[in-house]
Amino acid sequence: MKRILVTGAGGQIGSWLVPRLRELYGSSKVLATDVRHSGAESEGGPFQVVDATNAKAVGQAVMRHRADTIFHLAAILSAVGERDPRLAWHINMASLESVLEVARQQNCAVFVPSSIGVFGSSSPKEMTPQETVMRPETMYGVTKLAGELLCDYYHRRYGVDTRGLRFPGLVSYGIAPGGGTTDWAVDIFHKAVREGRYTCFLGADTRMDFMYMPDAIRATIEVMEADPTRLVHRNAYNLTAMELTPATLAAEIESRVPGFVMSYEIDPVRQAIADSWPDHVDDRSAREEWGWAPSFDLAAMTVDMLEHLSG
Ligand code: AKB
Repeated sequence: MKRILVTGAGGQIGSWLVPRLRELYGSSKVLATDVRHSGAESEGGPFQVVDATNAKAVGQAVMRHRADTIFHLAAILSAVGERDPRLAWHINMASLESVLEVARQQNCAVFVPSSIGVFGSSSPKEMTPQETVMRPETMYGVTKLAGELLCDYYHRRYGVDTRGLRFPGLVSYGIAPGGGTTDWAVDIFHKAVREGRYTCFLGADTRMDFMYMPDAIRATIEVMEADPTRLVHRNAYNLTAMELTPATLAAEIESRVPGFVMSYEIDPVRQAIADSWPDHVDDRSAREEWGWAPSFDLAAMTVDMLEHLSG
């Protein structure tokens, strides 16, 4: 049975992953950690304040909990990263380096979320291959790509069992994402339910991959449970569930929230980031190497989101 430590447990992914891990592996086996205590992450199991950039603190927490697996979620996202690139580099790289070092010393497996942000405008936009030109144009993308390479290095050089997924935009209710380019696809649901209207910061036809959070959580657990001998592209797999534009999601919501009105006020910084990312990635490696298959399409996700937010 695994003993798990999660960094960034209070964030958008952590707030879903921690309860699911506790269901699967036992509440006391999953130590949630974050740089501050926001409350929710300590429900139903142990919690500790840990700054993931501090290798000593991570090492002590791993040792005391006798963890054998680390889900390293703490990170600065793309839009915030463009506002403060040095902070994004520091948080994303220092925390990953400390987690990998602790994993090497204490023999832990490590999951690290990567992102479609590892690609840039010179990557193919349509069916972006698993392996292709990768010249990210945001500091977030630079740290995520460097992170993938560092995870590969620790695996090859030290045998650390590192695994990762290149998440698309993630849609969820509960804890909101903190400063990404894909946040509009979460905000739109909240505003649709509360105000019947939403002003989007990206243009109507900006295409990108998305996934509903329950699928992202299942993918995270499945890749960590997968047979290691089959994982050729372990750091990290392209992954998608649906391709969306603001216009297609607005139309889907409008069909279920009569009178919903979408308008657009483009933010040039986030539009440039979105334009540099793929329209649609090819996730065949994930499907072939560990059996990835999404359960939620646009309609199923929209119904579920509206149901939870309206309730
Ligand atoms: C962001 O928008 O920065 C993230 C991502 C796609 O990695 N949601």
